[in-house]
Amino acid sequence: MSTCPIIIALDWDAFYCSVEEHFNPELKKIAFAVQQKQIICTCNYVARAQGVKKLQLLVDAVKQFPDLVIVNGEDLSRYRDASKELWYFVREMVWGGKVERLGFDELFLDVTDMVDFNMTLLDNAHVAREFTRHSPHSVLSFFFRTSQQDPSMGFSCQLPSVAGNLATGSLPEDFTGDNLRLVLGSHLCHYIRSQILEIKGYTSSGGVSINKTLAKTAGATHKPNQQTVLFPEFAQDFLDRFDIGKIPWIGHKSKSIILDAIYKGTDGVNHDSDRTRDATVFNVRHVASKQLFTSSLGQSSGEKLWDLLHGVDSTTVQPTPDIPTQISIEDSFRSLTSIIEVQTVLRKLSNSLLDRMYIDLMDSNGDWLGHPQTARLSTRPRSTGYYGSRISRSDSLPSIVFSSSHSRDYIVDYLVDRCWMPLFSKLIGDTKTFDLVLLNVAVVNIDKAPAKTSDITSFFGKKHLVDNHVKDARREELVTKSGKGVGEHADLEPGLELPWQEDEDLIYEETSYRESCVVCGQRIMSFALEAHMRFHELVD
Ligand code: TTP
Ligand code: MG
Repeated sequence: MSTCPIIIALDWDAFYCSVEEHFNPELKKIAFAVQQKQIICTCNYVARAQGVKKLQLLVDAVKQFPDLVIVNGEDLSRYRDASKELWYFVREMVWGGKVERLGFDELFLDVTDMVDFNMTLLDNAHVAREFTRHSPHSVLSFFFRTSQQDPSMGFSCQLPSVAGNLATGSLPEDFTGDNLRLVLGSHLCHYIRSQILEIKGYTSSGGVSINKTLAKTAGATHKPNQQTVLFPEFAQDFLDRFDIGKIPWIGHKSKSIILDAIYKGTDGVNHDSDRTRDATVFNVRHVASKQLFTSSLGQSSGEKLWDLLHGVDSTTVQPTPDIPTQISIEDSFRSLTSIIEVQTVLRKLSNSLLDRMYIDLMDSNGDWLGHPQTARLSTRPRSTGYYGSRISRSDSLPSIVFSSSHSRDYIVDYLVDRCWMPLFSKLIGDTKTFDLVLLNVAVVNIDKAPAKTSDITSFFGKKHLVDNHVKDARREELVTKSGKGVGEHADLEPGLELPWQEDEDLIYEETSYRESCVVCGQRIMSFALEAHMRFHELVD
């Protein structure tokens, strides 16, 4: 009996552009790009057909494509709202709501139950007799049921034909078992994508396979508005041709550690330039070993990354909760050296943080759905470089942030003066001089609120009095060890556990979430950061 999961990965096409087009359909016909700071963070496919590239410098794009229309995308709220709406919509279609969000524009769907229920409806005798022969006459019209209760809900499809592209261009010989389950998954993926387009007006690219990594990698091969199926027997051939940096969750940092380990000579020196290093999955699998991975990346990350290169990914789809576990906002800089600058940045970040809290944690009646308990401030000293470690300090979040009786300006000033700045002093310690490249403000430890909690003083009466904002609790310093591959560590309330294993899992970039570019502040998918930095190198 087959047991492997059937996973669909969805990625919205030119997402920010699609949202803009949703509000202004005229844009659909013209080449346009969305600008954030000095970068084009995305452009529509009309523009891409003309040669405009994602992450191009604005100045270059405008020079090269004088007719390109530029839309300002600094305000993320519309993108965030659209992302949430699409997520809710998809979640309704997937049994058990097994949908995980990755950033704004990607979803993983675990549709195993739906596929397996439909497998039980198939005439197994027919399948065994006909589909293995893969005869053109063995087509079966099948009604895929999307509801267990209501047999009229679903869609028709032809079996064993596959919906969408084949990742390697080849069809399996055998269309029973897992292969047939994937075929059913491909039809379901097609149906879900069609529903999204028909009802919500958004196109997406989909990948269907037996785990998240394979589904995501496959889905990225045919875009826009297409889907790709990857059968397990072809997975290794498919992965082998990619650069390891293109495999999801293998970030820039992990890639360089791996290549350094491979190409280091016996004298401990790297003799090969970046260009001559063969970074294909095929090569890395053959010249490296699991032992080399674990010794250079740590046991857990090394094993995970080695498995990924072999198409093995045991991480399950974790349905994203309605309420986030933390909200964080950050910005990055070339160099931040004065208190006045820090205060200005913190004011701006506080405003954005409050916006996010209102969107993500408040319902349409203005009631809070979740209450963060802790405020966390993080920074990255310039000395540690673009990919250096962060240091963080945290304390109780002043409950004034939940107040509806104070003005926004008052709340922001309060936060800056009485929460972030005291934390900042703790961060930089006695030193009078500092040079920072990043500031991040976050609210964490978010409690789910009881049904009606607009009376915040009763909810927080004991724990979070307004004036109890900066307890001088002594907290152990968790300054990360630069150079050991450790990323961000937050200092946490005593008694809380670190959510990851020190030394390891930050190399394994669990979510390929955005990093902020240290030069322009643009938020970049970590796998795109390297390409993005090249743009700066061209001009700097
Ligand atoms: P992507 O999925 O990488 O890009 P996209 O959806 O625009 O285009 P595609 O059709 O190739 O999937 O990212 C989703 C959105 O995230 C994108 O619309 C804009 C934003 N984004 C940034 O803000 N900065 C970045 O560096 C990248 C890559 C994306
Ligand atoms: Mg996208």
